[in-house]
Amino acid sequence: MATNKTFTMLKPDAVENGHVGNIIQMITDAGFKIKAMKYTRLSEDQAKKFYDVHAERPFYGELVEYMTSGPIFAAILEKENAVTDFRTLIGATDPSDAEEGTIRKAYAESKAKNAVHGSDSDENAQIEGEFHFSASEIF
Ligand code: IDP
Ligand code: MG
Repeated sequence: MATNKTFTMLKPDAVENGHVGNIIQMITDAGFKIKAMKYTRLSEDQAKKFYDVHAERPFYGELVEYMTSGPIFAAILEKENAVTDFRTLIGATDPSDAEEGTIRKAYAESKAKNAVHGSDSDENAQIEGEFHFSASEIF
């Protein structure tokens, strides 16, 4: 069943490059409500666990190193069709393939440092949201 929620992280490059305010504006302009948000930094263990599905990929080590390199904003977002609509809003993984008007087209540095995460299914949105937030932090 579709849950109308998704999970995002504004990644270390977006924070470092000062794009957080503009990205949050794009997210809320697109009709997403912020249900939870925190400024935090992933430990190596957390990043490894979060990206465990990519453990066998050649870029896994680089990905974990990058995602722990600085603070991130983690958030739970709500909207009808949240997962699909948010993937559309962020654009393709590689910003050189991302459509005009997407967050990654506007703000991603590279395929690795691509500004923002978006859950790829309702099931993962729930798992990822619970990974970062307790019930009392979700509004
Ligand atoms: P997604 O974030 O668009 O869902 P995934 O394939 O799930 O893309 O990859 C997770 C993250 O791993 C990407 O957002 C990006 O930061 C990083 N990544 C993916 N492919 C590559 C690559 O070929 N080289 C380096 N980093 C990559
Ligand atoms: Mg993915």
